Amino acid sequence: MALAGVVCTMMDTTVPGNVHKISQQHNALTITTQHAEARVWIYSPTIIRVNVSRHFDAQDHSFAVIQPPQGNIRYDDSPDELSIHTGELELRISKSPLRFNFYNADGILLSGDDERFGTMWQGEKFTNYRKLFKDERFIGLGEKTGNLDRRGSNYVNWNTDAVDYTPKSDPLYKTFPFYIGLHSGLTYGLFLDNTHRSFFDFGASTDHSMHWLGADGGDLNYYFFGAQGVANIIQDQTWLTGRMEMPPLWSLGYQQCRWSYMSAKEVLEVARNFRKLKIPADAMYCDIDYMDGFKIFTWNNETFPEPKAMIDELTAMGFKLVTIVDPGIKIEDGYKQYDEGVKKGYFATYPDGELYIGEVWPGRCHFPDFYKAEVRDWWGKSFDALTEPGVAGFWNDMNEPAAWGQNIPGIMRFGDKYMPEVRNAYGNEMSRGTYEGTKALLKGKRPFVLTRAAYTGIQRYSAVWTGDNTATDAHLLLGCRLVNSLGIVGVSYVGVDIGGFSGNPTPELMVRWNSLGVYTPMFRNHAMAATVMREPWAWGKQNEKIIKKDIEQRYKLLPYIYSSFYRSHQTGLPVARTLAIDLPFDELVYDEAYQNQFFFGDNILVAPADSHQREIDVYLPAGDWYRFGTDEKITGGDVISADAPLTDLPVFIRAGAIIPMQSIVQSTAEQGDGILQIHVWNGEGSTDFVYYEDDGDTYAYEQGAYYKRTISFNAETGNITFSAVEGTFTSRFDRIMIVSHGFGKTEDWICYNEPTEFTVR
Ligand code: MIG
Repeated sequence: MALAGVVCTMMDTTVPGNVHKISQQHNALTITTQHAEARVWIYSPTIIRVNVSRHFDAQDHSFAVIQPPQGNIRYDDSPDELSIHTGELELRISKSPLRFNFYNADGILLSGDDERFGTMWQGEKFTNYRKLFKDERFIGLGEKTGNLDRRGSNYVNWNTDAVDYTPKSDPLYKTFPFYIGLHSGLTYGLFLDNTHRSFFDFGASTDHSMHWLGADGGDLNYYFFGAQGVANIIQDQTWLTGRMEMPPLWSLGYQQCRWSYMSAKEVLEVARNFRKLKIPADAMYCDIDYMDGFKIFTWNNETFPEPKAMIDELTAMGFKLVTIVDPGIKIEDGYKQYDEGVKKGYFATYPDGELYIGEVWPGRCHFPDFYKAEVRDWWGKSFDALTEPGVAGFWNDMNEPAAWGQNIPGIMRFGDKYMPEVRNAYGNEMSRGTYEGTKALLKGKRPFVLTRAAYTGIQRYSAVWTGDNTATDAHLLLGCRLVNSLGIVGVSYVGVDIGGFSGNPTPELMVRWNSLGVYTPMFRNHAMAATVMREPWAWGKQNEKIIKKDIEQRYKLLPYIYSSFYRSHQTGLPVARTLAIDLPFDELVYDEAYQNQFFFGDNILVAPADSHQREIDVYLPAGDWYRFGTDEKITGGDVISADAPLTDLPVFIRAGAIIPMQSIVQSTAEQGDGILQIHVWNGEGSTDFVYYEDDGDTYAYEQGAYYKRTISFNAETGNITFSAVEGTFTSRFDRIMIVSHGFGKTEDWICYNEPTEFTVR
């Protein structure tokens, strides 16, 4: 019965409707429906892209994807259904109504549209409703709070200066619209490549039959990954969106930061103290106060009168300097970047062309339009003010972008795009300008770039850190999950503020967090203005000793860590990896009691204890393990209770592990004793490790100047074999020492020549 007289005020809802026409052009299959157009491309046998749009943009730009689609798509057409086979993956598209379902080669459903709703628009906002399997878990989305298993949670992506964020806050600083679904022993991945505000619901509603994703605008534009195994999906996703370069070796050492060391004198004093106390360190930082009135690319000539002299002195002590930059350019006549930017039209505007003004540290500012190549180029060249005196690392902050009050008007415009369409990529485009510019200025040396805001693909330009955390145990544990989750989305070079940015840690928390820093890809101590000093010597002699020992451990492990970064550079697999990568269907991995555990490289399992625990339950996966600190052998496959004194974080080594280490050095600039220690823990079967080394500083490795060999251990024979050296680089080690663990023998072996074989039994 019609309801006469009732006015319908519902928001306009649109569905694609039924398929009318199918055509093929430019590697894409185009499917025209009543109200939309869908396109399908094949990127590889395990990667299919789908775009469902009401007004497809022919430019088809992506900030993330760097691979092209493959040629001709072959498909089968029947009255009800289109089907596309890649050999490993099958996409079946039903025609009325339009629905997409992905199957593996055996015809088993991996993931697909919710039969009832599929994709819908409400205004410009679209949502793709997808099937939810009973046993389905979700991992991914990068820097997101909550549990490792995202089932039952929902999230928004809108890069935000998340001051004082809590273990429940959302959104934070970064956007990685990529997740992996796990069900029925199967894996798949989905990357929604869309920089508008986007949202994900992993079964957080009361409708237990669907999960959904969508965005406020743009297209439903996603890449579906059908590889089996989480590691294979990560490899595919980083093939598509890029992998990190080799980082400068110095940046993997200990980094000391603070908001702010207020003068060159203070920076040098802190650096000298590291050397005096023989606590290894590689990097000092200058936060915003090194500048003249917070003007980017300037120095305060009272407090930092001779930057070059300061940096020369740091260099002589084996330190590198990292300085901060923000995007906001102060409005001030006579300030170079302001004058140039205005003259050339490099800043964001309002719709009428007037320059947008936002207030940040320097006061009223304009914001560079980093989306334009010429603006990135100009920005990049401006770094000469920093590289000339010798700055080696470039810290990109406030690039969500942030302005006081946070609420940047939606009519802020970058060229022909409004801020809401591209906001989530601003951090990437700024980092890209910084990376490309400093790489050119450093003439063949690797720049270290660090950024707070990011979007998928950031690993091509920059390391990231997780912003303004707090000095609490909950944040220490959350930090592990954030780092591990960033690893799932292809970002290996990650750090958290060790000690917690806001608030003051107790000495116990500082010590514990520092121990975890050893096993964090980037190891940086940082603190907010007006908090107590955080340097290793600020916690009493006893604690200083523990902190020093842990930092020394980091330096001993650098050959292993550098080799792990090489693996990441090659494969995209993270350095700090959640156990879900290797054991995706192991329930204990997701248990809240163990979800913070992670592998650091292939062979080290870290069980984070908080600052109060002196004993913790640890889930050790099947196999044998050794406690790193004691060499005690423990059988895995179960939850064990582990001692957790402040002097010995529960860290375990996989039986059979080969871990290259070195003697303590005070910085990576130090020559060291020339002995590469190959530590081997007794095990079963055979294991190997790819050892990698290069100059740690230039791009010569891209021309083959590296030293790479596979070290193998056969537990039956006790043989350790070294493959022939690949590459033209001469190792900085001239001797190799074998250190055995769990063999009942105590002496170690040193070989002065290139070894090929040892026996440890
Ligand atoms: O408004 O540069 O997250 O690491 O010390 C705060 C000062 C701006 C925020 C960064 C923090 C940095 C601080 N910055």
